[in-house]
Amino acid sequence: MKKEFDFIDLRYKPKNDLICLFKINPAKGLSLEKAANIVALESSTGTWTEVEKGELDYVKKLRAKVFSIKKSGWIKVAYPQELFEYDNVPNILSSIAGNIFGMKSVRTIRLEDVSFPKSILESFKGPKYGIEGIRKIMKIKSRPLVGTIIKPKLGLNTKHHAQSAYESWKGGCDIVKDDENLSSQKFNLFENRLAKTLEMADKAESETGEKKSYLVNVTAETKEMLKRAQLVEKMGGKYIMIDIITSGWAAVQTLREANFKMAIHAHRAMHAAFDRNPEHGVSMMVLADFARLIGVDQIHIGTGIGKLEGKIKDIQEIEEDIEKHKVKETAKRLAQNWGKIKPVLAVSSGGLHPGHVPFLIKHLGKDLVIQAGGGIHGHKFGTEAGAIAMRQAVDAVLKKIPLKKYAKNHVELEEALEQWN
Ligand code: RUB
Ligand code: CA
Repeated sequence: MKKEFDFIDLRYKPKNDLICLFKINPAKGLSLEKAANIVALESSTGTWTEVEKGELDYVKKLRAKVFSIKKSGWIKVAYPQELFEYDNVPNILSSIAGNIFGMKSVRTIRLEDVSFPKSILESFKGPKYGIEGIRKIMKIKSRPLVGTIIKPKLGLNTKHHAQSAYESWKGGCDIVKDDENLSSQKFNLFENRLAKTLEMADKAESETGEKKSYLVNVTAETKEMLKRAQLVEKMGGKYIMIDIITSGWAAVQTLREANFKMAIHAHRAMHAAFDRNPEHGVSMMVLADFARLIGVDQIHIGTGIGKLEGKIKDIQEIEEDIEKHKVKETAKRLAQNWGKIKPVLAVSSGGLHPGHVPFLIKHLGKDLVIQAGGGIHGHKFGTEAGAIAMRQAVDAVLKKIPLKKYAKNHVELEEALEQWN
């Protein structure tokens, strides 16, 4: 093999390697093999030109190897595990998802999938609670959890925020989360909001006899984030929420390493900067894998329907879509067998209302948080009725009764279907 293909070995059988599946679109006039070779060298030990010390035997051992190349542009690259600092997500991503996205030799490149060697898997804690642990905290044996996001997403003062949370819990929401862009703005400061809203959670718990959780958003500079999380724990909170992409992977590791006795809810705002273009960026599955490795307990994975997947289509069309949208893969994948690393609970949200519940449970199963913001607070009879309608929709599916039939004697659901279906 000529020097220019030093990072290709199509006979190589990976053993303890980290493996990446990339889709590459070579620059004009560059062969697929050449582009693949450059991806592998730039994401491991090489650079654009020969460097004498790059030929040292012990350095060559750390080279990535392209071991599969398909004409369609799908390539598989094996990275020796010793190339990485095992339990350091920013470090791993700086190799496999770093400079290569900006290289001239590829017009587009997409990191679609990743698999980790045991050594790396074992160096991470993974979720403290995971699906089972959350079901224990919430005392919810098998049904999907129903959640909401306080809407309007920003602007409410603390009193109205807490009131809206109370109505959501009263109507049947198990969890109420802050919106991703709420932290501690002047109109709704963190400490006051936390105190008032936890008070409402306690009130709703005693009135309904159900466990109620507030997912307060601690996203902030890391020292401040830890301070806020400590306050939540001190005040008896069961959860904290963090925007994992805008906070950054090191921040998520910092939050997990603090080992709070609270479940971590991972919001993924900004993920679409990476995962929306199927030809370029990083897939949601890969982002979700790293979040699970670090140890979030639940994470947004999309819906295949609703506002964030483009326009609402009829259910038939969406059935095909859900495959393409990989939501299904991401949900299943959060539970792939990683030894002692617990499975993560999938969260589906974005433009959802009670009419979507049968579809979501059919495609994503019951280990799921179904979260609706507008689909609860926008209900004609108000927030509490919106939450009641969501729970009625879940009950109907679990009883295998079509929603329309169940709605005949469940007025809140009937109204929701009227309004949105
Ligand atoms: C949904 C909402 C969530 C988005 C995030 O509000 O606020 O933050 O769903 O998207 P609504 P994703 O129910 O009113 O649309 O869950 O895809 O990350
Ligand atoms: Ca939101």
